[in-house]
Amino acid sequence: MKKLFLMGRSEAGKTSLTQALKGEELHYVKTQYTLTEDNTIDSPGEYAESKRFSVGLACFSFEADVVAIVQAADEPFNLFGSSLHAFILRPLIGVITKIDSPYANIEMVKQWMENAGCERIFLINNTTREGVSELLEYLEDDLPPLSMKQAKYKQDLGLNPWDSLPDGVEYPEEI
Ligand SMILES: Nc1nc2c(ncn2[C@@H]2O[C@H](COP(=O)(O)OP(=O)(O)OP(=O)(O)O)[C@@H](O)[C@H]2O)c(=O)[nH]1
Ligand SMILES: [Mg+2]
Repeated sequence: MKKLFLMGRSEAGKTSLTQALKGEELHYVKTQYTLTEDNTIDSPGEYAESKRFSVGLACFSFEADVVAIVQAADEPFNLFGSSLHAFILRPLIGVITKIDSPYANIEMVKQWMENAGCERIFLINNTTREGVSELLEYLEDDLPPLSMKQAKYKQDLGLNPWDSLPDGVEYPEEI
């Protein structure tokens, strides 16, 4: 199972998502500090909302296999800049929560996430668990182990460490 790091504004639904992923009934708990438990790292929304703390999010990302921007479908404005993926050395995905909201504007939030560089976008209702199985399926497999030399080899090919080698390309025998 891939370890998932969740970042997004307060009330976006990050903690609820951790509960939905575990199959628990939703129960409100304000996140006061970053929690590393099970297969998720849940951060307080205030980290994403403050310039000073947001740097910490990049550090937490190193503990994870995948980084998720969590944004509710009814959020009125976007906290994340374009090409955010460029400084996060992990695959970046988007999770749109509260797709059941009467004020949902899914297309707009999708656009924000595409601009940020999310490679996959999941639509989720934490209260009914709609869409949760697709995310679980994505998280199911561990990332294949990678040595430093293999990572450097991929970098030389212009690939991210988590990208597959192109067809017909193999690691040299010595690495
Ligand atoms: N309708 C609806 N409500 C949701 C959904 N996800 C979360 N909520 C509600 O939104 C509120 C905030 O959810 P949290 O999961 O605590 O938000 P958070 O992102 O962890 O917030 P912080 O801990 O402050 O960063 C709670 O009252 C949840 O019940 C959803 O998919 N649909
Ligand atoms: Mg929380």
